[in-house]
Amino acid sequence: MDLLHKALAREPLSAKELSKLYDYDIFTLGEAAQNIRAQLYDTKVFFNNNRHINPSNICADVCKFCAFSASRKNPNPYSMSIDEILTLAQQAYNNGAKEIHIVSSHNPNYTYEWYFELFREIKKALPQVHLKALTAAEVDYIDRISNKGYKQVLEDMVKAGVDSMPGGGAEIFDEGVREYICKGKVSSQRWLEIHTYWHSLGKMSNATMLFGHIEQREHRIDHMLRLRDAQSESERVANKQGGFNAFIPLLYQRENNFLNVKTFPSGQEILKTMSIARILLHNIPHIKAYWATLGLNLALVAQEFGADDMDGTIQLESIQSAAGAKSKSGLSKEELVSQIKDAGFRAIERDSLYNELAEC
Ligand code: V47
Repeated sequence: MDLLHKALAREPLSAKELSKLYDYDIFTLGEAAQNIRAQLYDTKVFFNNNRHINPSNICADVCKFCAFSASRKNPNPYSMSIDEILTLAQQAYNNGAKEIHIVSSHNPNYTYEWYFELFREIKKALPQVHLKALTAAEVDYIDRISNKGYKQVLEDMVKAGVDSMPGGGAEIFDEGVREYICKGKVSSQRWLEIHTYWHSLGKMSNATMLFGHIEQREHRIDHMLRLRDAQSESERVANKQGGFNAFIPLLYQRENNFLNVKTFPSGQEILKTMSIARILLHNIPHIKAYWATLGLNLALVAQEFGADDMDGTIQLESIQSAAGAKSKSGLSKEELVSQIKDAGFRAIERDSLYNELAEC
């Protein structure tokens, strides 16, 4: 049996062996991924009506890839108050958003209580909105400033009304690359433990992978395999479907940061990464082509290479655009729907847990 068929048959292969999947031509990989995607979702492309809010860019950590954090490269620090965030959330809701996605920096001026008051206030004002908040990196940071332990932080998030967790902070799990690109940030093992514990509380989350910087192909595969194992563990602990809803390969944006990467992955390399993710991550239901980093066109093409989701309307993207992402920072629902349909797909509005709301 050749490598692709072994991978499709879920044979236990190492990251090094599986990295040779990239040697297949893009059409062979794309067809294999598309067969899986078509069986699961036919020609549906999922999106949601959401609003990203990034409360602050003042950060105690110094990730080399980050252009969002206020630093020498981005000398415009800001911190929103709870009232300001509530106003944005309310406006977003009035504009149709069904999900508020909150990802922030590691701001030493925000206290433990601040976060939970924020979540309670959002839920009080907008009980019908899905609150997706705090990456595992933020949970780890809040644990470090409060000494509560990450399990307590997660339990308090549930009590304060957080519905699910975004997938950020995963970056690349390989410890060598991680040490170089984001020394001091949540360890790979802790990132996975945080999500597994969150799943054991009956909650769902996503998982990202930052790629296209200094990592090698083998590191991407290693990242996916660690997530696949964590999802199996989550299935075992929760005794049901695993807690990761979606895998999101985030394409590295290279401006205004300290990584100094000169090369950029080709379109083929990006699409192969999407296809390989669909082939290997049989236990993670959705592969998200995040249009804010890929650009709308490539995100749509990715739907023919294994991805089935585009993310959402976003309304205001700040993290990737700070690093040079050229895509718009938000899209109207009408525009997103018409782009999906023009590309030959069925546009399915979903909620944050991938329940289908309507075909648009
Ligand atoms: O973890 C930072 C990334 C992430 C850059 O769960 C960069 O649905 C590219 O959590 N180039 C945070 N990426 C964003 C995040 C997220 C985004 C979209 C959807 C979801 C979801 C979650 O932003 C960080 C980091 O990997 N990031 N800098 C950059 N230069």
